[in-house]
Formats: sequence, structure tokens, C-alpha cells
Amino acid sequence: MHQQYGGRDTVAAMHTAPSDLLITPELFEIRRMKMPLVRPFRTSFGTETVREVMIVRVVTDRGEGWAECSIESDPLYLSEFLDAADHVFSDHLAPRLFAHGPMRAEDVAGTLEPVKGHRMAKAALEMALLDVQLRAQGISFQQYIGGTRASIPVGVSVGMTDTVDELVDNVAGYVTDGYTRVKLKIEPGFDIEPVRRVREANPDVLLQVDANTAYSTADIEHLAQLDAFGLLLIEQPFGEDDLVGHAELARRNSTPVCLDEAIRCLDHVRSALALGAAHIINIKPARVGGYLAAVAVHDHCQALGVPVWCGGMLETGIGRAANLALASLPGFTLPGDISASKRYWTRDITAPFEMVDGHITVPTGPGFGVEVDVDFVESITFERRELTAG
Ligand code: NPQ
Ligand code: MG
Repeated sequence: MHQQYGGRDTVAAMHTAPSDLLITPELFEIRRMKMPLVRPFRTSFGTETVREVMIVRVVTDRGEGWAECSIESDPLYLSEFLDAADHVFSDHLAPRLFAHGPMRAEDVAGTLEPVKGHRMAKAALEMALLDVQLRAQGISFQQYIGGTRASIPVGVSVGMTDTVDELVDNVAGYVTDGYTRVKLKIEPGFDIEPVRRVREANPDVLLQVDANTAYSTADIEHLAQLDAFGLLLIEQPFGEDDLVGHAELARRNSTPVCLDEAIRCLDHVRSALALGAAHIINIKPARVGGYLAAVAVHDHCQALGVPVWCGGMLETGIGRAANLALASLPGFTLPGDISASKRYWTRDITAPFEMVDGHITVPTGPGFGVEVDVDFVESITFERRELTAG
């Protein structure tokens, strides 16, 4: 069993032959943009009305590739944030890739390994080079990882509201749209009653909750009230490092426990499962260091029969495309937070992803399979930097 999280060995061994195509990155273009959300998104760590988005374009001797840097603007979800990523790209990550010379996308994680942490930033650079590599080989990301489904059922993550009536209305709209699963954001003071009301109005909907670390083990008794609502899972109620606390919750309450923020690499998955701290794992590719590491986490969980689903970070079409392909792997047995583009954006930077009967089609074009609307990107960019060797 491979236990490293870096994509190289694990992914190559289980899915594809290692690429023999070598790529030399010549330039990374980092763009920052502001994209208004169609409605405010309120979680226990704040309310977002405008998503700041960072994307990366890499220019290489084998063509160019695009990536999305799925990080929050402030360090409120995890410690990583966009200004930090900007800095770490230019001072620590890009120089190591330029110094390495010709490489495969599978070499990126190992090359960047001396830099501790910053997995979400690393993920973006690997993603850009993987897009180049797959485009040059004429294969889709789905083919590369061995994704098996042509379209996948998707869920929606619903922000908190001022009143429970408003929440029930918002959920009704999403259920009418056809979402196959609804996730409610909860926090102390906005939990049992909202969930009760949504469940009463939607007796059969697949329902789950996400607390983004807003509780502590002192709340286990309180959270036991959620056991009455037939939830699929409760996601990350306690702190990102509190595996033992989550294990206690899993023992005492009947709602299955899912970890999000706690899972930043495969080692965290191994520890969480060994402790009984999780029944289910939310895989966010950026959080675990990239799409190759995400595949490795999937493989590990699949081998153990642990269900996984694909989380969301309010992605543009670039990240959404990649998440769809990832979630087409057979171990993604629960619908993910991969909504239609219009759940978040009035206008996306790629062609929008549309949902039909609760499903979205997985892209099949080379690389991540989307074309970036460069004119639109240019019009909403407020900062653009080029990183080059030397
Ligand atoms: C989660 N996502 O599962 C995250 C958290 C989250 C879809 O619920 C800007 C950028 C705002 C990233 C809000 C969903 C965000 C964000 C919430 C991530 O915990
Ligand atoms: Mg979450």
C-alpha cells in the first residue's frame, strides 16, 4: 500500500502509466479577480457576497494550461489565504519548479515537498501543469484517472439565513431545481430548529449538515438532537485538529461523522480512520494538495470501503470541471458540493455547467476540458503578475 500523498507513485501505480512527456514551465501568470455571488453565502466563519478568485495560467514548451487556486480570501476556513498563496507562489513554489527543469505533472508534489504546508497553493501549480500535460497527450482528466461515470448526481450547499422561513424557501428552490442532496450550514443558535423545519418540508430529501468547526465536544449532547432527522452525515463540527473529539461524537451519536477541515493529507485520513473519527470523508482537492493527492485519498478510502464525496470551494468553471471528473471515480458514492454554475455565478469564466435531472455531465475534452473566456477574465482582473525563471 502506498502511503504518501504526493500523486506520483500512487496515481501512476493505480490508474495510469507515468507520463513520458516532459514539460518545462516558462511562465506562471497569476490573476486575481472579483466575482459577485448570486446570493450571499453565510457560513459559521462569515458571509461572502463577492468571491475573490485567483487563477493560474502556465506557459510551457508544450503549450499552456489553466488552473484555479481554490483558496478563501481570508484565513477563516483554513490557515491558507489568497495573499499568502500569492507570496508563496513567487518566493517559494515557482522558483523550485523553474529550477527543476523538464518535469511531469506527477513530479510537482515531490519537487515542492520541502516547502511545508501551503497545499492549496501547491495544488494550483500542479493543476496547471497537469492541464498542459493532458492537453499535449490529447486525453481528458477523467480518462487519466479512470473516472467511470459520464454524468454525476450533484448536491447543493445552502448558507445560513436571518430567518428559518427564508432557509426553508431557499431549500425549496434548490429542491425544485432538482438537486439530489441538500447540505445546510449550521452553527450554535442556528441548528436544531432550522434542520427540523427543512426536514418537515422535505421528508425524503437527502439531507446533511456542515458546522465548519463551530462546536466543541461540550456540545455532543446538544448535537444528539440532530439524530432524529435522518441526516446523511454531520460535517466537521469540531476543530480541525480534534480527531479524538470527533471519535467521541461518532461513538455517542448516531448521525455519521464526516471530516472536511481535518483532512489535509492522506496521513490525516489514516489517523482519522484509525481513531474512529470519521465514517465518511469530504475530499477537496486543493485542501489535500491537488488532484493527484485527491485521487490517492479516494483510492485509500475505496480500498477500505469508506464513502467519499467531493467538496466545493465556490469554484469557477475551471475547478468545477476538474471536480466533476474527480467525482466520476467509483468511490465517490455520495453527491458532492458540485452545483450548477448558476447556483453561484450570473456569469462564469468558462461555459456554464448546467444541471439536468440533478446531474451534471463530466467534461471529456483534453486536459480539464474547459476553455477560459479570456476577454471576460481580463475585464474582471484587478491584479495580474507574471512569474518567470531568474
Ligand atoms: C465547506 N464549502 O464545505 C465549504 C466552505 C466554504 C460549498 O460549503 C469562499 C471560498 C467562501 C471558499 C465558503 C461549501 C467559502 C469557501 C465556504 C468555502 O466547508
Ligand atoms: Mg465543509
